[in-house]
Amino acid sequence: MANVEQPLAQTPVQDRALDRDCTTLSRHVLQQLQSFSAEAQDLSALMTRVALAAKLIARRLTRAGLVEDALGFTGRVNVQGESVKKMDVYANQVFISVFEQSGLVCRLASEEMEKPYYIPENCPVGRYTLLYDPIDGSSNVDINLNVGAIFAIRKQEGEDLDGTAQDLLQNGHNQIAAGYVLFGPSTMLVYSIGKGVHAFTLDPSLGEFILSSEDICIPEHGPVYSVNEGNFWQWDESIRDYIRYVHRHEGYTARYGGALVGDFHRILFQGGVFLYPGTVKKPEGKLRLLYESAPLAFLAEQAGGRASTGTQPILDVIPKQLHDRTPLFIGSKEDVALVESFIQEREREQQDQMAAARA
Ligand code: AHM
Ligand code: MG
Repeated sequence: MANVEQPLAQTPVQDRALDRDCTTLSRHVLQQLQSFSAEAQDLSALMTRVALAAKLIARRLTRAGLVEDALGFTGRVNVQGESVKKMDVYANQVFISVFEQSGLVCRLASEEMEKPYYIPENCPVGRYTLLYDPIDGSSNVDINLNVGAIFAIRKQEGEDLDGTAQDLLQNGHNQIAAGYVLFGPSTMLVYSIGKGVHAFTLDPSLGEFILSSEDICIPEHGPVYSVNEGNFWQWDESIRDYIRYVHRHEGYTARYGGALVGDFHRILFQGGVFLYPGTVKKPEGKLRLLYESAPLAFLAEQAGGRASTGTQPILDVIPKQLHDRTPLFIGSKEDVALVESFIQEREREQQDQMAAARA
């Protein structure tokens, strides 16, 4: 029988699967930029390296209960004053090893290191800086729950002659790429280079991240509020008012996993709001601007959502120091605006009280 060409609609299922399996991360970056320029090639190579780091960390996490030095603490305390876990150290080193010889970055700045790691003289030096949180939510490691890694890429601008990285103290609009890896039942990599937000799922049989969701949009409103309510006693009254509001209205549901990446991932796909306000013990909150809040804010805004300190867009915040923290309210537009409205209302009340006291 003659071999008749089939119309597209009748493309066999296995061919469609093959087409899908060919949309790898590096190909996707180049497709998005519609260019083979040096910058496009750099971005594609940078993302490929991030993916390699993600695969190495995922491999260790999936066998964490079986291998030496994966679970538990090192006994050290990091620059943030937090106890360092063995996986924090491993994952931090993975990013360094993956990028050291790449010729793509000039330094790596991580939540786990007091100062940036500068590429040694005997290695090729690139034009970009990688900022990252190697294991986000690391308290989840020992109980086999989801954790993440967060990253942002910035172009080297200005001089960093004294090794203090003052030139990195810029707002979040200067990120040229950002994203996270979610180590859950499957490993996912979600990223943006300023052209929408896209999710890739690691296919272990291929060892490749394959496109699984393109142009993700955060719903304008969602039912989830995600916050550590154990801190209620430590919050400003405005945040308590917001929480009282959701407790008293139908349509809200609480979800909190103790790992920002997982909690944000749920909201990215299903809507709602994640909150980490300032507390009595940590007036600026817990989350770090350059390694956590700004990269996720970049994604939120690219997906049509919002990220706020309560009084200012996260992407507008200029840090004073590398490890600065910031309150974070992130997710659906309407839900972030609702939290902000409680903060603004309380501010107005305080101003009125002060004016009355002066009168
Ligand atoms: P880490 O990066 O040191 O793990 O800290 C960040 C994590 C976030 O993933 C999570 O949202 C938050 O800390 C949980 O903090 P808490 O235990 O105070 O609720
Ligand atoms: Mg962390």
